[in-house]
Amino acid sequence: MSVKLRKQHLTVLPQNLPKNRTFNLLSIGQRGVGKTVFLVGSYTELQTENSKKQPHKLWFECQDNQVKENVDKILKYIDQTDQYPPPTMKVVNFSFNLKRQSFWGEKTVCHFRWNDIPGEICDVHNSDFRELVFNSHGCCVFIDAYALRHSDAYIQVLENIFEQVMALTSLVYLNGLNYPLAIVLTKYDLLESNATTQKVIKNKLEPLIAHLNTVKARYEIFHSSIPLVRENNTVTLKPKGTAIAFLWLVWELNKIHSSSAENQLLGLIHRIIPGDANARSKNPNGVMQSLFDSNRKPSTQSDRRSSVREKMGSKLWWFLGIGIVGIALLSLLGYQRSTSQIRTGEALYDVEALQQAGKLDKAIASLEQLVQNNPDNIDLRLRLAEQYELTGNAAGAEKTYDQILARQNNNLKALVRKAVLRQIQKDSQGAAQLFEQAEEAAPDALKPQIRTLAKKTLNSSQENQKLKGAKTTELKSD
Ligand SMILES: Nc1nc2c(ncn2[C@@H]2O[C@H](COP(=O)(O)OP(=O)(O)OP(=O)(O)O)[C@@H](O)[C@H]2O)c(=O)[nH]1
Ligand SMILES: [Mg+2]
Repeated sequence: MSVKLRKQHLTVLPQNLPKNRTFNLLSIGQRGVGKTVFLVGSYTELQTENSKKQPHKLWFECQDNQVKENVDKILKYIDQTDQYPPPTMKVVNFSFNLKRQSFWGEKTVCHFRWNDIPGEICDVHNSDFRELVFNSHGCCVFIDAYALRHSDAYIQVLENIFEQVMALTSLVYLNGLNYPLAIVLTKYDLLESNATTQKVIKNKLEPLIAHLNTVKARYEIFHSSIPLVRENNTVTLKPKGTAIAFLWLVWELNKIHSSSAENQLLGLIHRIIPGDANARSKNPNGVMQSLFDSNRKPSTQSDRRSSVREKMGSKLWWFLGIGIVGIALLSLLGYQRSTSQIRTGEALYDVEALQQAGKLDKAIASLEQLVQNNPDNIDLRLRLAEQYELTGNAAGAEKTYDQILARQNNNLKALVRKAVLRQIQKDSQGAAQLFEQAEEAAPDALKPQIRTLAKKTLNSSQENQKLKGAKTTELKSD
């Protein structure tokens, strides 16, 4: 959808959100990607738009004095130093109300809770970050467009972000949740606008997009340009089309959480965890968190918080497991891969260059050739399978894992990855068998992780089955 079209859509929106709805939005992005600039830029942009005489105006209002101080502090810093804000040192709360001016007066569309976080917190191993993930309703994934275009080293950073997004969206997919993701390409004003730029960026994002499409993620890609501009002797942020990403998230959350959709979602949750669905609809925790709410109706705010925390000890970790254990495991196995990559030397170096240039088809073709020339090189095959997965070719990946297992029937990575692929194909029995084999093959230190991963993956599949069964029965009885 073009920016213009999106804007048209978004200005007639959103008005039918349940009263006092609070959305927790999550940021994923490394240090210096532009999270703070984006946040303050979006705020500034809507304030500026609001000052123009427009129908259907939308703007952010700080929820309390502390938030206002946080925003003002950044704007003042820019004003006084003529520079972008400094790096974020601790989590800063930006809780906004999204306001709307209509013919009938001023209305609050919804409340946002947005934490501006220092880049290094964005790590699945960080417990604060995990908590933010599980309290969130939607997410902005920040990618540095300038680095993406010009820096080969950025591919490493990107891999890290891809892993996080993949874990998150796989969880969303496996559990049938609605969770919008705005992919924000920052620093777009620094790029030359030409076909080569578009092509390089498109190619480098291809693995991520292929994955998002495979797991049917609800996402949109946005370009964010927030240059610092000097006008009349003052320097200010001049955002162009930046707030659209925010507004799109609201639009999507509105669709998901507007009364009919919300009832549908709560109905599903109700069947998973029987309890007081009304109490859930009022609480401000995220889609994922709502799955773990207490059955007991909370009486006070602190009571409610502690009951959620109690549950986090059990059900949240039950759910969390697939992503975290999966990532921990894959990074562990990934480490094994990278040491052997060094051994495979020159040839792989070329493949990596192709990958970095975003020429994924060529990278795959080279890997296929390498595999053909070195049929017993397991690492090459693993790498090929991984590339197939990244580009959404599940059949190719499975076939390659089969070839690996034919040569090395206890290859842990092939067993685990194939098990997950089987489960995604709804073959729980096949997945269970492979997990069993993986557990047997794993060194002692890894066995518990494999067991947990297997349990989470297979359980989540059973829950989805139950859910579908319940839905079919309900439709029949209707
Ligand atoms: N030209 C331009 N530069 C940008 C833009 N956004 C961010 N930058 C540059 O990127 C730097 C880092 O931006 P921040 O918003 O502070 O990055 P962050 O993600 O909040 O980083 P941490 O707080 O360290 O995690 C800024 O100081 C700017 O130099 C943009 O839209 N255009
Ligand atoms: Mg910051």
